[in-house]
Amino acid sequence: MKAGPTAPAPALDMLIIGAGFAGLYMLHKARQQGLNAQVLEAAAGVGGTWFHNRYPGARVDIQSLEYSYGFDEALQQEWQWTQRYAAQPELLRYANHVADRFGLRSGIALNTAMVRAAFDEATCRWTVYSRDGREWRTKFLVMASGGLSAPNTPAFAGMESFQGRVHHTADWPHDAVNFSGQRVGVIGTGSSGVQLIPLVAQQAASLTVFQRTAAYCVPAHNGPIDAALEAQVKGDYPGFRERNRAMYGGFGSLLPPGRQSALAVSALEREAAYERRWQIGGFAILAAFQDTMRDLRANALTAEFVRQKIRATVKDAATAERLCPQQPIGCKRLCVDTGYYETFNLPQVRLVDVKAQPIEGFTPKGLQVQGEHHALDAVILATGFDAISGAFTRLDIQGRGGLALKAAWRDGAQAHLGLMVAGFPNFFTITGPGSSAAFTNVMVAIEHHVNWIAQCVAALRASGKRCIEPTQAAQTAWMDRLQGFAQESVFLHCDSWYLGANIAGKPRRFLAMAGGFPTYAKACDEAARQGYEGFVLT
Ligand code: NA7
Repeated sequence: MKAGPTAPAPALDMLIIGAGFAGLYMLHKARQQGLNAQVLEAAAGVGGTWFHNRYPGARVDIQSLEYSYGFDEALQQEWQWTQRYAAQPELLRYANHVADRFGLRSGIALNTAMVRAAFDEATCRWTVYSRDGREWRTKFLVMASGGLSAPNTPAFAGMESFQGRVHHTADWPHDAVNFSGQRVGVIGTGSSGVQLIPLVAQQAASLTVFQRTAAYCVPAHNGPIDAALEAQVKGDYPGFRERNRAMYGGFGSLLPPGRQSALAVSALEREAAYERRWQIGGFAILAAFQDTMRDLRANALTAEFVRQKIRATVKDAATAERLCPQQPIGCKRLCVDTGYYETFNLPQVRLVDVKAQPIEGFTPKGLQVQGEHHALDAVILATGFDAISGAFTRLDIQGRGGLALKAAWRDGAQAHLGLMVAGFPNFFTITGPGSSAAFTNVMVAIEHHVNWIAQCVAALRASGKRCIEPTQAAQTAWMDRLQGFAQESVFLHCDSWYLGANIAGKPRRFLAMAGGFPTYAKACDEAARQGYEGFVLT
């Protein structure tokens, strides 16, 4: 649908990019504050991540009682999750329910991809352009475009010559894909690959997994939601949310983290603690001891426990060793799996290591690796995302003086408190670079960011000022602080998407705040309380 030339539209108070969980709540919050707000969404529906990632097995890796909105008591009481970890269709239903329940659809333009935004210094307004040539003017521009939304498709030689099908996990067809009788290849063994591999293996005639880095996987132990636990949580949902916000990752308050050092207890006690948390499943094992994520020696003990689990599960010793990760555990995001390692015991499943010798490329009939040709009917790219900053740098965003965001971020993305960027007034980021979102239950991060932004806009209006942006000095100090948090952890000891290391040519810079959600939120709230210290209001 193309609109013809029109007179400039009256300026909105707030334009929000993306109708995932962040954009939906931002719209609701903005309206509650009486702002004239609008959402642009590139896709044909709401839901963001859960709209696009429809691959078999796609599911959340934080329990649904925790990975959900807490801003509305009636919503959290009435919504009924069916499983401990909801699968993609249920999460998409939830996003649609929220859009309907709060009457949000009238403010969302679907199939509307923002491509460009330019800041006008004279009026302190943004003009935003969509791919189909429409434009909007707005006082505030909020990027709710997601931290894991720009799919990474490596430039494999000869890909266009491949005669079979290629699917990226983050751009999965809406109709079910049937792999029955097919020879399927999967490239990538992060969370997406680990979730889909067991299911595709059940269908395909043969499945070849091309692994560059082995991932640590912990069992989900998924199943129907525990009614007693649900009743307990719903008995005091606000209290539960509050306790979660006090946790490092914004979740996990049901199982307090261990307070001891892994190095201070006997081997027997350690094994018992790991085993207990292995049986609970999910991320719990990383919190068995207080130093797992901070001390490489403590970390190595947890890592070896998981490697022993892999060796005990995978029958072929050589395959088991190839599946054993060598980097510190948790340094790349842990994968929460259902039957991943067991899948490699199936006769039709083969693991090919592409670390030492990368994939040479596609041929019309398959993939060429280490001099061997793998004949394939379909290839699944589970190759992840240009994370945290990719959704921004793929757009043409021009701030003060025509400064391009891409140029400002040439040496790595920067944002003060993960919320605003120096040189880009009235421009907010949700779960963007510099926030703790990558290490936080993202629903908690989203609600925090949205509330902070709403409060900031209200404070600005109350002060009679029109424009707010962080100072370069405050932003630099925040990003330095970020590197400090990373240095105190194990996170700099592997090539992760937190570092941009998964994308060829991307500056290697740690983009996530690893100091924990409470510390992060305190820093943001403190800046606001001090009259937006570190920001300039004009
Ligand atoms: P991830 O976790 O980034 O995983 C991508 C995988 O693809 C990972 O194993 C990569 O290996 C692999 N990859 C990427 N490029 C290549 C090439 N060129 N050759 C071979 N293998 C490659 O993305 P996911 O979608 O699984 O998960 C993203 C997040 O979503 C996850 O962390 C959760 O938070 C939810 P590498 O490890 O880079 O060596």
